[in-house]
Amino acid sequence: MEKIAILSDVHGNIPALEAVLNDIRKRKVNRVICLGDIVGKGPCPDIAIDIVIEACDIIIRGNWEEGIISEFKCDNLKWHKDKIGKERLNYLKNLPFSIDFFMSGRLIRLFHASPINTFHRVQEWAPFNDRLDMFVNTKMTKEGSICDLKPDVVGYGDVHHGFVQNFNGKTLFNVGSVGNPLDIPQASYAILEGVYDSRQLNSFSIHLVRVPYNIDLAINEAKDSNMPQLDDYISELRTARYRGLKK
Ligand SMILES: [Mn+2]
Repeated sequence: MEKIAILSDVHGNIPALEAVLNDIRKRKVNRVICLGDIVGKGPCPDIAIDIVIEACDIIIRGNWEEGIISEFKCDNLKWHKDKIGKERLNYLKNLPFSIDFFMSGRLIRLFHASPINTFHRVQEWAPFNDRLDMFVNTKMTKEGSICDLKPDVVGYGDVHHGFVQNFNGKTLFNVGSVGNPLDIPQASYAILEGVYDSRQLNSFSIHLVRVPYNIDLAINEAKDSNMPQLDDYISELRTARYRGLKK
């Protein structure tokens, strides 16, 4: 059996990222995959990129990576873009959209938000057909595909809310967010355990792991950074309540 750790939505929060990577090290994981949104929202996108490149075997792009390499201009995006710098921005341009692999006889697919694009958000409580559409093959998932089958298991990030659902013979899971969780205020990631690269049906598990981290330190780093939207960020780290719901 092999273990694959999957993390997502670091959002420039280094104390949370370090806590998760420490936890992963203790669990003797065989590979680590990141599902994007390394940058954005939090104060240290540059350091987050460097650490994630070092720690992860595969990195998928998120909506923040797409936003930051686009021509779209606003003050918020500019602050993060300047902090990241040209060399790292170039690196972000080449990140893949999705990845497929077999584990214990199941076709597993991982992407940031949905098979349509990195900005298309699907919540745990979305209508049944919207959740079923997470398993379709699209133009976007073609690049990472290894066969013509539809996935049996789909894992993603984006909503900052960890969960596992079994329905319609399929499994949908969300790894939650490392640096900006919006369910409980602890860093989140997932571990898949099974026989990697095997089409033979065998036992398979998905663990959701929650890791406490030093939130005060993360907030102090944010305060020192002169970052935009500081108050919303602090409130989200402390309460795990989305800023959009506050107003
Ligand atoms: Mn995100």
